[in-house]
Amino acid sequence: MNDIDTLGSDALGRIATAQDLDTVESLRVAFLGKQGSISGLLKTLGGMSPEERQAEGPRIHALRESVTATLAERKAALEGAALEARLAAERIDLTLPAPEAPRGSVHPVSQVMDELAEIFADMGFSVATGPEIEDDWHNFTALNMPESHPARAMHDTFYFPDRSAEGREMLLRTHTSPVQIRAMLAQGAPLRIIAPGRVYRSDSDATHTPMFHQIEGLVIDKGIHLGHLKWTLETLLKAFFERDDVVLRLRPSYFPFTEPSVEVDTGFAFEGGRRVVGGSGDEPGHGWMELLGSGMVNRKVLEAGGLDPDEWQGFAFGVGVDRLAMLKYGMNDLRAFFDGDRRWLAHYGFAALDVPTLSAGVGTAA
Ligand code: 2U9
Repeated sequence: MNDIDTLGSDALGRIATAQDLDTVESLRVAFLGKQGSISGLLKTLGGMSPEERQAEGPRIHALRESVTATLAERKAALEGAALEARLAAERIDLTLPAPEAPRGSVHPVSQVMDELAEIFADMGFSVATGPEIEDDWHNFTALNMPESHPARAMHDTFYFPDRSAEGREMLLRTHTSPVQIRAMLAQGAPLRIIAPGRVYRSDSDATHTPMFHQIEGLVIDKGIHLGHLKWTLETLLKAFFERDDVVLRLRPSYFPFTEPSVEVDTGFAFEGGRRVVGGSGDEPGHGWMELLGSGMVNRKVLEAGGLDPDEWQGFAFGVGVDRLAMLKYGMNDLRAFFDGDRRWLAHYGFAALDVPTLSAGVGTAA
């Protein structure tokens, strides 16, 4: 009898002072587990006389119930204390300053590409893209620059060591013109597309980087002439520079892919020490600067694109996007465009949600 009392007071004392949940669990196993001491006491009931069992049974069962209840109480108390400790440790101090806002911005080249796409979409052009790794047929031959043509040397081309399956030399495209060749072959005429993208030339100084961005345009239809070209470029430049006094000057030039070819100058004035597009270059204090190359698509190029030059005519133009960005937003060093310097991007970048639209102004985010 004393055994039960001793076991009971010992068990309840140890449970009440258990300091963690692991100890509570091992005490449960020690008292109530299969090999536990209280389970052992219950087993002795079977070997007792009915009188003994009547006397001992209720005591042993009462002991088991009080140990079970005390274990549950202690477990709940320890779990409650653990939760309190976690809540205290994980508290967030809402009076602290908010985390820093994201610092990314849209690169001026991307911004200008989006502005140009928006302007051209309004004139009915769609955007065409193509591979940056090209073969020499699409990049040169189809554009009236056969092998050994001196114009090929002008392009300082990056060649790959291996040829294509068709035996063509492979290279990094030196202009986006092969995109228009592919579009002519795939879509035929009429056609009204712009081809924006990266181009590569082995050239590097303050005004040239080995990779730069171009946007070229191609319109093919019946009865297309230089007047359409001039109107399109004038409309483009007025929308891009957001002023009506943009004056163009067309000068005769030479490109293998256009005939006749014209170089397009715009009038500019000096404002705040930098060139600002606008007004006639012949006014006092003004000047002309070359901005675009263009011309009527050469008959041989139309033929390479699978079109009959007696039926279809076209005009094409090309312009450097990086230079357009510098002119509009006032940067003076092209190399900084591709340094990835976060201070430069913070200064010249655009907010990610300021998408250029004609109605809101294509460049008001500057
Ligand atoms: C096809 C037919 C004709 C695209 C043209 C230019 C003139 C031109 C330069 C401007 C500055 C390249 O970025 S730059 O260095 N481009 O002068 N590009 S005509 O003529 C084409 C293109 C595709 C099928």
